[in-house]
Amino acid sequence: MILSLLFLVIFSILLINSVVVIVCNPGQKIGDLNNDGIVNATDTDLFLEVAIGNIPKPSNLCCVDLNKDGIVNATDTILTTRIVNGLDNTSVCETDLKVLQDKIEERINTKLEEVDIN
Ligand SMILES: [Ca+2]
Ligand SMILES: [Ca+2]
Repeated sequence: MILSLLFLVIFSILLINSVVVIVCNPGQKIGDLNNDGIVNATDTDLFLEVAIGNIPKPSNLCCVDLNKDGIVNATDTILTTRIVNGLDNTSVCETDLKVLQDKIEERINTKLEEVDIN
C-alpha cells in the first residue's frame, strides 16, 4: 500500500514536471503536433496550449502555423479544427525552404561585405 502510494506520488511529480516539446519535421502532416500521423482532437488541444503559451512554439513553425502568417494563434487552432472535422485537407511540411533561403541570403550578405571597398 505504501509502495503504491509512493509510486503514485513520484509518477505525479514526473507528470507535472514533464515538458511537452513540439517539433515540426519535413514530411510531417501540417496540424499534427504530436507527430502520430493523424490530425485529431489531441492536436487541437496541443494547439490551444501553444497558442496561449503553455507549450513553447517549435523553431520550425511548418506544422503549427497553418495560415503561414508567422504566428501561432486561435486562427491556426480553428484551421486545425476544420481539418479534424474533415472540412479541410492537410498537407505535409516540406523541406524548410525559409531556413535555406535565410542561409543563402546570409552567405550572400557576408560575401558582399567582403568585397565592399568602402
Ligand atoms: Ca496527431
Ligand atoms: Ca498562423
